[in-house]
Amino acid sequence: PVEHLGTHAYVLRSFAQPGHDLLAGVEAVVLDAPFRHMVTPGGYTMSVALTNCGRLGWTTDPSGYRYTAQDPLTGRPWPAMPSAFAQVARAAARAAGFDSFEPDACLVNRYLPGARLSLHQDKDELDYSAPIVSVSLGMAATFLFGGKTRSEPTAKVHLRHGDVVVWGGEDRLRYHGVAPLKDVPHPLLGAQRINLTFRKAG
Ligand code: MD3
Ligand code: FE
Repeated sequence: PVEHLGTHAYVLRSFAQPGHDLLAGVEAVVLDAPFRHMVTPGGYTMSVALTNCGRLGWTTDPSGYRYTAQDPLTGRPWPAMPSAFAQVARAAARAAGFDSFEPDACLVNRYLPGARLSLHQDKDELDYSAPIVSVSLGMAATFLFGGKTRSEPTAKVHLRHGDVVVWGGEDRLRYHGVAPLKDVPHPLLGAQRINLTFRKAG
């Protein structure tokens, strides 16, 4: 069942079967590159904790947002992207009509109750023609999907464990965010939401 959020934005309900490989992949990534709270250029510490895997990882610090090949916390390359991650990202992109998506970056966001992501655009990637694929794990979240300017109204979409969203084309630069997470623990993951965001960054 595919829902449309926009002309090139698709919700694939329960597309990921996250019982096994995906959760093991998150555990492996976090052992090498732990979750941490980064500081934005505006001086705010993000309520969302993050880490990355793949060749490039998204980071922020007081001097700006960027993709790096090394984890600034350890100086080591980001952990490799687990094969189960790349497989679900490619399959979801294909199901939404993007045939040869090869992500080089996977941002792993962790939301505890109350964590939120304010409205923003994803503009740090070199190539806006590739789609972005997002996999939701654990607690449900209300995703906010806006327009091409910050002031346009937002639509709300409830994203649950296993839901995958694919964004591309003219929807790639829409404003989006996540409302403060409600504390409704998930049977497998407990009181957290983990979101995998796959991108072609470099
Ligand atoms: C809509 N993360 O890390 S991913 C982010 O649930 C981010 O953690 C959210 O936004 C999360 O930047 C949502 C989904 C997403 C990614 C890119 C988009 C939605 C998008 C680009 C355009 C429109
Ligand atoms: Fe984003």
